[in-house]
This record gives sequence, C-alpha cells and structure tokens, in this order.
Amino acid sequence: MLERTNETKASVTAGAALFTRLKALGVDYVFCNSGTDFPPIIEGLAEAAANDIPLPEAIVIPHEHAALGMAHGYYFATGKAQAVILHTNVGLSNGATGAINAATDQVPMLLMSGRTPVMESGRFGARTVPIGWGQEMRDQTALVREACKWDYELRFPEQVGPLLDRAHAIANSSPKGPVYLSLPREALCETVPADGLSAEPTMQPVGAAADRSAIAQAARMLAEARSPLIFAQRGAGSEAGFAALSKLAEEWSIPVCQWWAVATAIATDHPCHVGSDPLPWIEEADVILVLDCLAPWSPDIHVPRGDAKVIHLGPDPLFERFPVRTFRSDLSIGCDTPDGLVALEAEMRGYLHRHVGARMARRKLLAERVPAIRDKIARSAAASHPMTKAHVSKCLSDAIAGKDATVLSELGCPLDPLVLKRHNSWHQEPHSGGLGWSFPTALGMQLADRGRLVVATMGDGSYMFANPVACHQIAEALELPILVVILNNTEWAAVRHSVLGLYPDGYAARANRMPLTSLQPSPDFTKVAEGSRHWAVRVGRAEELPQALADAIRHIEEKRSLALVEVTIG
Ligand SMILES: Cc1ncc(C[n+]2csc(CCOP(=O)(O)OP(=O)(O)O)c2C)c(N)n1
Ligand SMILES: [Mg+2]
Repeated sequence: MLERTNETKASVTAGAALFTRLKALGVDYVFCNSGTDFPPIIEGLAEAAANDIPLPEAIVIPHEHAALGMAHGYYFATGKAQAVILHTNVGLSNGATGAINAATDQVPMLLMSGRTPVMESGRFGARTVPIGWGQEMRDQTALVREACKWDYELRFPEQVGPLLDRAHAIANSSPKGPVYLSLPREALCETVPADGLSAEPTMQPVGAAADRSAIAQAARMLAEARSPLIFAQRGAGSEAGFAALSKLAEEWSIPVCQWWAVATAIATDHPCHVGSDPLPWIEEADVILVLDCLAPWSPDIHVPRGDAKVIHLGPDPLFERFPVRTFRSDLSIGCDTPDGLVALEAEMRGYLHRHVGARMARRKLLAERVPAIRDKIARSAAASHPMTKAHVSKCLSDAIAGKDATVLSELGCPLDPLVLKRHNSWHQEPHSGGLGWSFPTALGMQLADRGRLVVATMGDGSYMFANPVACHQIAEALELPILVVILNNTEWAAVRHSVLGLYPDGYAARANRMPLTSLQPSPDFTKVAEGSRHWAVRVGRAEELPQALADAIRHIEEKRSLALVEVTIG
C-alpha cells in the first residue's frame, strides 16, 4: 500500500513531474513497456499517486507495437494525443513500426523511451547492469527520427514540464504526428520544483485555416467544371467535414472515389459514392479535387486527361515528408480538411443557380452508373466455397447494421461491400502498411469508447504480426470487448498477388507453391483466443457465417469480453 501524505511537496522527482505534466496536457493514458530505465518513472508515478496528484492512467502493454497501436486507436476515437513510454533503444525499435504508421496517418502521440545511463558510476541513477553498456547508442533517436515531427534528449530534469508542453503542441499542430523525447535515467532521478506542474498548457498547437481566396478559386473551378471528380482517401477529418462533403457532392452531383481509402469520407451508399475504382471517371474529369490523399490514384494505371486541373486540399497537400510524390497540383490548399470542406461547400452554394444543365447531366450519369457498380460489388460478395473477403465483408455489414460500430481492416474486410454511413466508421491500415496494426488499434478505440462495437478485421498474416498473445492479454486485462475477425487464407496473398502482378507468367506463378508466401500449417487461432479465455469460433462454410457473427456480437454485448471469428477464405 502506498503511504499517503497530504502536505504539498515543494519538489518531486523528474519522473513524477513527467506524469503530472502529461495529465495537465490532457493525456488520459500512458501506454508503458518498462525496463531497467524505469525506476525513476515507476518511483515518480508512485510518488505522485502518494501525493494525490491527478495522473493519467499508466498501463502495462506487453508489446511495444501494441502500445503504439493503442495510442493510434485512442486518437481515432477521441482526437486526443496519448503518451507511450518504452524501454531504451530495444523497446523503441519494437515500437518504430507503430511510429511510422502514426506518422503516415498523421496521428499525434508523445513517444518516449528511456536512455541508458550516461554515467558508469558515481552518480545516482548510473549504470548498474551490463545492459547499461549494451543498450547505449550513438544516436538512439535515429530509430524513429524520420517518423517524428520533433525529437529531443532531455538534458536537465527541470526541462520535463516545458519540453512536454512543446512536444504536445508540436504533435497536435497541422499536419499532426508523433514526437519523441528520450529520457536519460540520471536526469529523471533528480528532483524539480513541483510548483506549476498542474498549470494550464503553456503552448497551443497551430491549426491550419483555409485561405479564403484559394477556396474561392477552387469553388469556381469545380462549379464551372463539366466533369469534376473528387478523390477522398483519408476521410473528411470530422463529422462536420463528412457532412459538408456529402452535401457538396450531392448538390453538385460530383462522383467521389475512395481509391485505397484508409477512412470513410462519405457514406458508402451515398448516390455519388462510386466505390474504389477511379476508372472511367479519371479519364473523363476536367477538374479533380484531391482531399488529403497521399497517393490518390496509381499513375501507372489511372491517367487523368492532359488538360485536367488538379486541386489538392488537406493539412499537408504536398505531403512534404515524402521524398517522391509528384502528383500534379494546380492549386494546393493547406488547411485542416474539415475546415476546407465546410468553407468550400459554403462558397460553392453561391454558384448553385448556375451550371444547372451540367449538374443535371451528371446526376443522370451517376444514376445510370452507380447501380451497375453496386451490382458488381454485390455479385463479388455472393456466397461461395471457399468464401471470399468480399463475402465476409457483406456478412459483417449485415451483422452490424444499425449498431454504433467501427470496422478496422488490415488485409481484412474490403470497404466496397460494407454499408457504412458515418465519419470514423472505417479505418484501414495506414499507407505505410506496418502490419499488426488493426488488433491493437481496435483495442485503443475500445478503451476510449466502451459503448461502441469495434471490429478488427485482418488477414491471418496480419493477426500474427500483431503479437496476438499480447493483444489478447491486453483485451482481457483491460476488459476490452472487441470483435476480431480473421480472414484466413493460410498465406500472404498480397505478396503472392504482387509477384503475379509483375511476373504473371513467371516461374513463381507456375510453381506448385509460390516461394515465400505460404503460412501453412496454419495455427488454430481460436486456441490463441481461448488462451486468454476469449470466445472464439472457426467458420468454414458461408451458411455458418451470419450466425457466427451474430453469436459473437451477442457474446460481446452480454458478456463484455472479446470474441474472435476465424473465417476460412480462399
Ligand atoms: C511489418 C510488415 N512486414 C511485412 C510486410 C509485407 N506484407 C505486406 S502484405 C503482407 C501479407 C499479409 O498477409 P495477410 O494479413 O494474411 O493478408 P493476405 O495478403 O493473405 O490477404 C506482407 C507480409 C508489411 N507490410 N509489414
Ligand atoms: Mg493471409
């Protein structure tokens, strides 16, 4: 039991200051994976608790990749940056993929890890075990520097408060992303004045409002276009952005294509939602609005008209962090996507009385083509043996209809057959593709929003990349009743398809078993779930799937614990 003291302390260890300051910055959770660099952190946590200082919840996460995934998901559900503290260089390297994913998804988080003690002896906190030598690096931060907007190694204990304020403000500035602070053990062992640690943040993030004249120009270009087209890949940013895009598309009958979407920007049953295929739209378009898309289409396959004008709108419309990305941009509008969409929709209303003929012609075209697109999707999602991913998606869509649900997919259920009508109802793994993302991200979303049905769908490979034993442990420990759906084809099909794409008639294509793609023999994943006392079922036949999904959801609703459905697909 901790001994509680009621007197206000004049000074606390830098470790205690760290947690106190995180709370003041609005951090709810610190996802921790600790080690020998943690004594001042653990002592500081206990010290702050003993002094009744309000703290974020610090929780043990048994794999670093899961810790970052959970911070990612928590941000999806709340819009709030969380903190992750890992163990020196070895913990940080396990978390590096999560940092790359967060950076690509513009998810802010405060990433920290210890730094092995600088001193070999003679100072409190100096090295005591051989890893003190073994874990030292010349540049530990290099492990995550490219994924982080800002990084620093703490020099003095009194820097903790001010630097966390700075880190938090930078992480939350547009475009958002992770920041990294390395924490040398000696500095954390020292004390700092407790005064002001719970005060309001001293630094506010930078937002990005849309430039009015650029919005006016974009509105005119779109209103005057004969065949405008919108690409949305990374969502509309908020409920307001989602509503504005839906209205704009509907009023102007502009097709919205979600090629390789990682978030929903418009309802999948909206009359203007043309699915994921840019063809034939892109070949007809004279004005293209690209909403926060890293790679809006595939330049090798989809070629816009030579005279088409392209507008990019988003917090980082040129995606400056990425070395090669050369999509044409005749007008680049740097702004938070929802603000830009709301402003654009309002601006375009001024043109509604004009260009009526072109709008009506587009409405007619959409009314002809969209039902055909949806028919094709429905046919691809028909029951079959073995089942297809599209069929699993269709069954899941039916199972969650009418529920407050979010579906995550990582080589799991494709978006096209799902009927999803809301912002934040769909996320796919970030375009960095650091696999093992879906399971922990769902756990983080569920932690933030316990009333929501959170569904993590993934391939068998992706499930294994997620360190599933760790993820099931977290779900049981924190009572997070997500639904996990594994689409098991006992292989890395994406890798096989990419070989076939490049060498359709090559040796690998003709081999009995393509090298480096098989995951046979497949483990029985239901046993992994049962190891953590989770409900699990394996489904091999299409007729059984709707009932299995209904049973899983009933289990979640009644027992509030994780359910796993492993589906055998072809
Ligand atoms: C961390 C990481 N390692 C490797 C890859 C390369 N990779 C991309 S897709 C894929 C296969 C995924 O397999 P699975 O989840 O079973 O889905 P499937 O392709 O079978 O549908 C692999 C290995 C990656 N993206 N991320
Ligand atoms: Mg697979």
